[in-house]
Amino acid sequence: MKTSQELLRAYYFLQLNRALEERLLTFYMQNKVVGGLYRSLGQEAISVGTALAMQPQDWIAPLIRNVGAFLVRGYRPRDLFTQYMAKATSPTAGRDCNTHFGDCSRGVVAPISMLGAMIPVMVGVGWGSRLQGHDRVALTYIGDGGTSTGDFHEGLNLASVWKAPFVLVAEHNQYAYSTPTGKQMAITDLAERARAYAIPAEIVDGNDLLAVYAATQRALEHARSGQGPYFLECKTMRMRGHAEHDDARYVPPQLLEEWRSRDPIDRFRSRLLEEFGISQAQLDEQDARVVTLIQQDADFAEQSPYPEGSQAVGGVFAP
Ligand SMILES: Cc1ncc(C[n+]2csc(CCOP(=O)(O)OP(=O)(O)O)c2C)c(N)n1
Repeated sequence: MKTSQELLRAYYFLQLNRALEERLLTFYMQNKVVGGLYRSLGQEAISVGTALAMQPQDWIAPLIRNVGAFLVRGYRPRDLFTQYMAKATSPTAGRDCNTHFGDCSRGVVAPISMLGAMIPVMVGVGWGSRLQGHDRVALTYIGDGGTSTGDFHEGLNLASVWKAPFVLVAEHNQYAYSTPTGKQMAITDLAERARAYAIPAEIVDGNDLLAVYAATQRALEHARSGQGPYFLECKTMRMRGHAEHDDARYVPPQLLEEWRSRDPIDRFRSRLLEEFGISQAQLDEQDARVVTLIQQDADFAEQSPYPEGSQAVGGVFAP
């Protein structure tokens, strides 16, 4: 990521990710969201940085906190709004909610809710692509809590033994629901878990978009060249509750305060202005694009109908 155009594109997606979730919060408070609202506040650089580093042919499986990855892969805010509102115009036509959608023709694999379950799936997707002679890497995400599941360990072991073209991005955001990392594992770095399976593992500042982007490029290069899987641990902080129904009163306020000063968007903005010669006017232009698109797509979602009951099982059972 070197040109002004690339840097501004990354800034645009960070802002779009955040603005989309802020608009969703308003919908949630208006009781227009069906189910919970899961935010990625403070973690946007991970979704955006990793997805931007990927090639269009690569497979990606974004999870609930990876709205930014969906956006980079070409989904519009309206797709997320309508999903969260269970509207007929959503990617699942109102049959499923939030980020439970995907499209194999775009290389996006829909998530499974069971923590860790996407790891063996994506190891298989990557391995299958290799068997078919394709040059595609499969990437998915996991939370710190998710690294304690059996699927995580079985999946990583398999990936390592098979040398599957697979990248796992672990978002170490300090809490799994109300459990701090220190209360569910006796190690400090998730990277150690990958190293136990002989998988190269890097620890990255997850709130630094350029660091995440560069590390993902290294990871993809390694996996693409046939050397096997790669693990990235992105240190970050979950700045909201598990979902919006959770006020996260178990998180010490000073911890949030500390991480607020490391906000990934504020930091990227400062670097663009101070190190990369981007002007305030150029940033304002991107911000204005974000505001316009969010407004347009929020209107679209609000005006969209709910699905007809008769459509409920379409696409669910084989005809
Ligand atoms: C196997 C399994 N156990 C429990 C749950 C319920 N659950 C959903 S998210 C979550 C916490 C996840 O924490 P973490 O993996 O750290 O991700 P984060 O929410 O911090 O992004 C739990 C316990 C689940 N979805 N799957």
